[in-house]
Amino acid sequence: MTAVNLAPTKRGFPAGFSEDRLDEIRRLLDTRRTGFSLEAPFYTDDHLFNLDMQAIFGQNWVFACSVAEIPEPGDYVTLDYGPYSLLVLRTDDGGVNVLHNVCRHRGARVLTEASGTTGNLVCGYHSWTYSPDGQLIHASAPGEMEFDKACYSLKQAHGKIVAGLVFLCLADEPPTDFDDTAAIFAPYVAPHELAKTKVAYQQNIIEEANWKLVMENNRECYHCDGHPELACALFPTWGLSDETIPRHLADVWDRNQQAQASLEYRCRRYGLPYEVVEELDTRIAGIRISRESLDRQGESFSADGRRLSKKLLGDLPDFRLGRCSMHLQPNSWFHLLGDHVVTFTVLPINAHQTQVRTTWLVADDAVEGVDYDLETLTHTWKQTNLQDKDFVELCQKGATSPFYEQGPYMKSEYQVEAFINWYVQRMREHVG
Ligand code: 3BY
Ligand code: FES
Repeated sequence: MTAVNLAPTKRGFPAGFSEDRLDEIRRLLDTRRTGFSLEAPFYTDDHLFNLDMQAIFGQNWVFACSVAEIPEPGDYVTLDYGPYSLLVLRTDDGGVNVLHNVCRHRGARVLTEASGTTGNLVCGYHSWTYSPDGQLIHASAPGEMEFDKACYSLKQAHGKIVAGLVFLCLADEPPTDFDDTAAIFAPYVAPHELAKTKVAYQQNIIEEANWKLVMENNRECYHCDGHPELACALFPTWGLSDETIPRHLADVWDRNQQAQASLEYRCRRYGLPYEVVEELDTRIAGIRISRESLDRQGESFSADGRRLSKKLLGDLPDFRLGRCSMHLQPNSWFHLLGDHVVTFTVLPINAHQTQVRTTWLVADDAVEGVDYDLETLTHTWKQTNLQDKDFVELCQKGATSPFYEQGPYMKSEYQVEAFINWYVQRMREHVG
């Protein structure tokens, strides 16, 4: 009996990273102009994209899905971004197991569906079979010698569930301060009881733009005149202050202040946190979270402010809880309301294409057609996503022009700047 054992190969910079190219990237990072958009190669260059995948998506905690997408043991979702393909599986003990979806025989994708339920994982190519925790349990071939199957488990990544949100990290040693960030957001998210929600709808759109342009666009509302449906959420005044509010928004601003005061009063009564916590570039797992009112103390993302699902989430006491909104670096944002939750994940495909996954969650006992109408529930963010897609695609086109030059971020775009600061910092650390 011969045992075959191969030492694991070391992962380094992807092919094409000559010292010269790294020097060029270091120069671009070092000469980054604070307060300005990035130089064009950050949005267009394939090598920089590969480095993004290593330094950002290969090292940091990334939002994968909510437990509503994998409610039962054996449920899984596949997640593809850049060169990676991951399986996120619910385990028997209610935890999560994250495996690289790369067969240890000759590398085929093991599971090819976007989601499903599985027992053992069987590769479709030569039927190598893995247990749900990734152990190779069956790999027979005619006349084959025995080999040490223990050396050929599916590679594992780190997974974590916080208040019903599932995160993964591909690094050997994940950044530890994610736990501190999780401690910040858990009390805001937990009352919405995501374990008692179900997916009402999931939308996947491909935007012809670099993932950073998608993120930058999310981090400001300077462009929100282009989102008429978001007026119900008071986003037109988002990111502004007493000093910067323009005259034509003065009325909305006053209304906003009153609605916010009344929301905060209710939150105090119910014991729900609402304060703004903003540490977008001061910690590795950068975060902004708050609970903010909707226009005229509305209940949901509807034009008239009325609830979009009749069932309250969890044990929430009131529909009028505004929106608990969370932005996490590097690739996600969330809106949690009394009646539903919307999660957003940005999954880079290549330097100029990005998948944006939006998932609407409602109470698990809400019945479509009775408690909510799917078109009405999803209208605001479906429209907003399409409008955003147009905006970021215009920016991508501009970034490919030889006449593109870095432009200044405005005051209300300070969170875009924070995202870029966070990104540049992580990239600098990675290239040394
Ligand atoms: O966080 C968000 O989803 C919003 C939408 C518009 C801009 N951004 C701040
Ligand atoms: Fe998976 Fe051969 S590549 S069994």
